[in-house]
Amino acid sequence: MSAQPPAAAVSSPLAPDMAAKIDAYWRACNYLAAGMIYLLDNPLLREPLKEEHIKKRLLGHWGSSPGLAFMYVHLNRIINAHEQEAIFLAGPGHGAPGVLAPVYLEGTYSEIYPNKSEDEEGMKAFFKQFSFPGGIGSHCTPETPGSIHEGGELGYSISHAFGAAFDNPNLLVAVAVGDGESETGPLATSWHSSKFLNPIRDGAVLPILHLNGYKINNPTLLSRIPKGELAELMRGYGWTPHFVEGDDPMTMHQQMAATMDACYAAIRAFQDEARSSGKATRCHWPMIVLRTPKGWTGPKEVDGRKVEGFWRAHQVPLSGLHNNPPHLHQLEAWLKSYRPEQLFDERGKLIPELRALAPKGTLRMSANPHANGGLLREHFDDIKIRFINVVDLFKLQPAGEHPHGLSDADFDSLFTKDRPIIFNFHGYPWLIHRLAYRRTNHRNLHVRGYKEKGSINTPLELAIQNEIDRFSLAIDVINRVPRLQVAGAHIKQRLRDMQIECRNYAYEYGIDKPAIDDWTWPL
Ligand SMILES: Cc1ncc(C[n+]2csc(CCOP(=O)(O)OP(=O)(O)O)c2C)c(N)n1
Ligand SMILES: [Mg+2]
Repeated sequence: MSAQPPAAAVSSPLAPDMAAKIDAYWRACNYLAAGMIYLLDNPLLREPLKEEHIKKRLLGHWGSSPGLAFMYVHLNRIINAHEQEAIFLAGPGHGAPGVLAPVYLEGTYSEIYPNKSEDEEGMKAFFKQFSFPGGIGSHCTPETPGSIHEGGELGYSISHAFGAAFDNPNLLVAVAVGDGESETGPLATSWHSSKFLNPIRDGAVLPILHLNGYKINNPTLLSRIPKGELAELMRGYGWTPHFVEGDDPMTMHQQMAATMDACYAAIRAFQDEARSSGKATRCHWPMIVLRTPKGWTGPKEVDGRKVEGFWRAHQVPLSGLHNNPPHLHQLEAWLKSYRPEQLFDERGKLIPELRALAPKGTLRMSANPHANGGLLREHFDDIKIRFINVVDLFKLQPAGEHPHGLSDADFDSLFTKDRPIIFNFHGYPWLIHRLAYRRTNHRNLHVRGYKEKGSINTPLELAIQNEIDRFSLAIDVINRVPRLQVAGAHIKQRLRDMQIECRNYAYEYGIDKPAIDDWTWPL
């Protein structure tokens, strides 16, 4: 069968004033994304840019950042228009500047990290910490508010997005999928996940396939096949593709807004139909193909070589800034092209008319409770819990022992040098100790796992027998955090009572309590 031409959005839904504001908000994101890669000082360019304002080691990923920020800004419009709960996952998470920037602009970053305040000093600290010793990485790491997907190992963005949408009927999960990421086996098969989505019981996943043409410095398959063939591929997977393509910002804002409106309407129509009729049928959910240049709005050329729309834009598009006045000047011109003086006020805060574009409170994707932990918080709301998902056990070994091993510094920064660690493992606990015995904080590592207990069990009761159930783990935390050892006694007792009640129910009825089976994260 020949490929059908894909549906294109035609209308221009943004009034000129709104289009200008959305563009200004996006420029603010791009300014911050570039600023965090380069600037150590002079964050608002209020004085001429000098060498000493620039970081000595330039690290980070510019290439996919403007595209990610573009998606984020347009999702904000949908959230505001419909009071829609949404979260955002970035498949190629190394575009962190493009996510950190809108997270900072909507205020969440400063709420969680008060020294990264919404003013000139805070912006300076926010820039400095990025890809800097003692600071944060260039991925959407767990420290990134609202991030449930780091994107380090490519391939799982869609799977994680579906995991978040299942059993959360009111949630919209937007997921940026890299065109390079799409070449991994896990990602290629995960498109099928939509077949398991129940339009009554589950939320929606909106994939945005980011065709920026390159995976690091190699061309990608999906950006090189004819558009019709790509549309057929997506249809074949069961999706309804919508294309947004180009590089002229104002045209692209109109196209993206029209497409977002169309996708959102389609999602709601599927859900409304299924929820009102009570019939859950398979839906051909919408997805977006966003084709934009890699390093969009960055330097077009450096030293006569093509950068924007090319692999050279992937990381730091303009380097060699020391002892190189023309490069320094080019960087200054690039940063000023976003017109920061029109975006930030005297103090260095985003101007109010742009700030009004950000969703409020927990409608901000960075502050959505679905993407920010719960559990013991109900009882101890000031406790700080770091959740680390170990998908590759060899990361636990020192770098010198195994090629996948984390360096000691990375391990210490993740697992700390002195805080208690509760490790919930589906296998034998000794394995974890064997892999991690050389680590600084090994003495604080408490592993729960399979203890050879269980025969005919319910899922929860099997976990209780092996002490890896939710109650045992929460009790473990209370026992290990010094402050809670005293304060937590009566909560511990309540958790034990709940555990006994659950076990008795399983013994009596042969199944877990409905409250356990139907449990959802408290919001
Ligand atoms: C499974 C896996 N294979 C290889 C890599 C190395 N890698 C890091 S980024 C990248 C390219 C990703 O391409 P794309 O998804 O298009 O993101 P973009 O470069 O456009 O930001 C690769 C291959 C990885 N992180 N994970
Ligand atoms: Mg790419």
